[in-house]
Amino acid sequence: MSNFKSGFVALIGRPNVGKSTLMNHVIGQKVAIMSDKAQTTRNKIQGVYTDNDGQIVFLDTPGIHRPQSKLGEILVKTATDALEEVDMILFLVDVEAGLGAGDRFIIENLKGIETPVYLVLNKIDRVHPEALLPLIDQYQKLYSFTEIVPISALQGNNTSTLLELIFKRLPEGPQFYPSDQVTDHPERFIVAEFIREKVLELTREEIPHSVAVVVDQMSEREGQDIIDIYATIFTERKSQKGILIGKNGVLLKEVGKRARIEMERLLGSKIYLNLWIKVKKDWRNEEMMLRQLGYRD
Ligand code: GDP
Ligand code: K
Ligand code: MG
Repeated sequence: MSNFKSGFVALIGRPNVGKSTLMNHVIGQKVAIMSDKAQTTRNKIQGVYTDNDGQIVFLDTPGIHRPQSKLGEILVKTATDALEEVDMILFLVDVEAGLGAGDRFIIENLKGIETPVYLVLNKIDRVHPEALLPLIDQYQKLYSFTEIVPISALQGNNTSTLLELIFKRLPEGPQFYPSDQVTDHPERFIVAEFIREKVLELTREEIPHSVAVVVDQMSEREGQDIIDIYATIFTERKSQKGILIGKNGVLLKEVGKRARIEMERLLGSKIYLNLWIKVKKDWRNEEMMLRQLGYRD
């Protein structure tokens, strides 16, 4: 057997390019929350891939965008800091959307960083193969990428090649996590993310990203295979609270039901989920809230 390799790989890219999809495909378990809306992944989530060749610890970064609020600034800082410490950066782009201002902003942020950057052209299932070369050309003019890898994260096309190329440049190293561990995130966080995902799924455009979820309590019942979870959904406006509750509470019930199913799958036990909604105006800019939500320590 060859020597074991290991390292940390950051996934970066504009919202919706497929970072979570790629990680979930590689890890084979739903650890990052996917959505067809931008900016679902707010916190850094680690996914761990282990095989006989080595171990890759993925950091699903929240992404680098032009900051528009304090939360936005923190996100950019978190993402950029993470890039200095990793062994490799996977810069995901959406070949269907093409090279946009968001990509240019990220490339600008990459310029001071020494870490090798792989350009990963995702969603190749959405374009004609002939469209790829001119697009690669456009990106190469802006940055000298260490590798260029076209994939479809959704269909799994070429993802094994991507893994090989990652291992090619990872240093020899120890196994950081047991091979059956796919994430080091506290379950509370994942549980909160499940709830937030269902809110976004069921409310579409009415509830923008001004929703946050805090798990207030999570405990196993004595002698029973039941976990009690108490969580609060924060919205910015009263009207949003109304929408979220829905007529006769139908919408909130559905959020709870769908989230519970995911949680039971993740935690392997019965869940009793208790959801509250609170209005907290302008939470995005409130330091205290940010701290409580884990964006600050
Ligand atoms: P993220 O914001 O970068 O984490 O993006 P997501 O992983 O949440 O993906 C955003 C959307 O793009 C979802 O609807 C995915 O199903 C879709 N998507 C991701 N990868 C692919 C792909 O390779 N092909 C296609 N057609 N859709 C994809
Ligand atoms: K997303
Ligand atoms: Mg994501």
